[in-house]
Amino acid sequence: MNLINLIFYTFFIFNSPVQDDKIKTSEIKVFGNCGMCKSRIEKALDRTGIKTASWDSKTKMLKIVYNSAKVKETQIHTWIAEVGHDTEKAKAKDEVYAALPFCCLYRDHDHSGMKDN
Ligand SMILES: [Cu+2]
Repeated sequence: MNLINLIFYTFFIFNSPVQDDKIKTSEIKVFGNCGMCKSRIEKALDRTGIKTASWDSKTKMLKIVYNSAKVKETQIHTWIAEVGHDTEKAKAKDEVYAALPFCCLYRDHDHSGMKDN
């Protein structure tokens, strides 16, 4: 390591906010269909410790930025399942799923031709 690098890394280490290493970014597959699903999923994650949550109705991927000191990833799966959406790690209860609007019933209806709003 040359001197410039040493100075750079020293500067970097002493100037990094300590909590930054607790901020994590994850991508979770969440099953759903439409814009209503999107707002439902994102609203379910409007919580302390979650900085951003954004779900893509086409790719079914949810991108989340969260504080891992406050929120565990398994908890995120649980919150999503609680509002009726399955993930690869948590399944929504049948009665919660069945209460979703028709356009959101991703398990037993193919809505792939539906226009996203
Ligand atoms: Cu929907």
